[in-house]
Amino acid sequence: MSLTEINFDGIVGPSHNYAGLSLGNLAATAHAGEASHPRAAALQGLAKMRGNMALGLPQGVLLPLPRPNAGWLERLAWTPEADRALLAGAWSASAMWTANAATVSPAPDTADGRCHLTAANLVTMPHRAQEWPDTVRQLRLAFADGHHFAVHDAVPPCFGDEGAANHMRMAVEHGAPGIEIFVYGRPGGRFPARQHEQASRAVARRHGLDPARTLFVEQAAEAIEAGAFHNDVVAVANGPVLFTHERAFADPDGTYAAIRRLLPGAQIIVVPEAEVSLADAIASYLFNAQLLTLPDGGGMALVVPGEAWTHLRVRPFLERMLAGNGPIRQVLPVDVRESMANGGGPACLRLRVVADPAAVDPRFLLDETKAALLEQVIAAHWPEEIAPAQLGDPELARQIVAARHALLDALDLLELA
Ligand code: SUG
Repeated sequence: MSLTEINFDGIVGPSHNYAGLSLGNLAATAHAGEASHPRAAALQGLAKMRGNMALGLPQGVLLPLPRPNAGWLERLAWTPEADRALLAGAWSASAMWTANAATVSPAPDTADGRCHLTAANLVTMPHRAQEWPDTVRQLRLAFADGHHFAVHDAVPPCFGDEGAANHMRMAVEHGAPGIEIFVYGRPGGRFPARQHEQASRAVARRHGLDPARTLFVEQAAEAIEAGAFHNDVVAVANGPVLFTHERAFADPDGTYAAIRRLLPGAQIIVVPEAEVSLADAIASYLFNAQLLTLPDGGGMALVVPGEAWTHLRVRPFLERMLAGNGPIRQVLPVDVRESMANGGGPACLRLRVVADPAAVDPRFLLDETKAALLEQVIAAHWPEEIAPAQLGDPELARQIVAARHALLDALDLLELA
């Protein structure tokens, strides 16, 4: 069995829209009320996936959830006089940010030697709290092989869990036993702390992680205040490397020391406030990057949003970093502007699973031919534009349902219909 990292990107759903539903997510609230472009959004996502495949990396996909979610509105007894945010919630395509789909602990880290996945309950934001039952159905198909995988329901809704966006794994290499780092927020600030410590601890116990190789780290309250609604907005880890803003964690030195104690070969790249401020990091989404190990000893590449590469102060930092002798050898900008406007950068769009690709249901794995097929389906069926006033429109709802159906049909996944 050969373990490798597979990035499962969420295909942006045909109802992608900007409703400003996530308090504390500055990009999403700043773009509330603008027209969205679902077709362009989904094609941007596929172009990113193609770029990573061209680097020689395996790529997977996760599918949009059924929207609009009529059953949800029905259970809320929604009427047109009721809160419009609920209607927008039923139309949200937020499952496209698959970093929030689940927390994943690869087989080398777990007591039973299987890769464990726990769907995230996402209870802090109402429009996201409806996602997990449909997400878990999909995960149970993709990772159906019980010899290799265990897929768990979400933890009870008493503690908010936002999945891999607040979880980092470090290891000498992907297939080696690693350390797992759960980052939680302390409630009580201006913005909601979306990851609760008790949810993280429950996930770690369920996955059978070794307590001696598991860290629970508090996110800096000032980072949440500044708009880092998930840890993956201020830090990203891959293999032995942690790339982090100096103000990401409540106790940065204690966190780095604990990591070095458990993983002596850890390489920690700390970006100081003096070079890139927390505000610049959050505005540019520098850390919401994919930090990828290139095949054949090619070092690491950082896939950043175009907004980071063109940023007046972030670009010079990246250029200095590349000129140095660090582990990150390439910076690859991508255009995921439609997702960025809702607070979702390259890292939000993917769920990392370290596994043998042969153990995964092949319908969820991408190759060039399938990518071209998906592009055709998206070009033919995804709405070009959605203005906020159109949410609730029955004709548009029909188009969105038909678009998803066409995608499921193309991927031979109609059992998810
Ligand atoms: O949960 N935005 C998402 C963005 C999630 C980004 N994920 C990670 N950082 N991993 C959220 O806040 C906005 C939807 C709207 O406003 O219409 C939204 O849900």
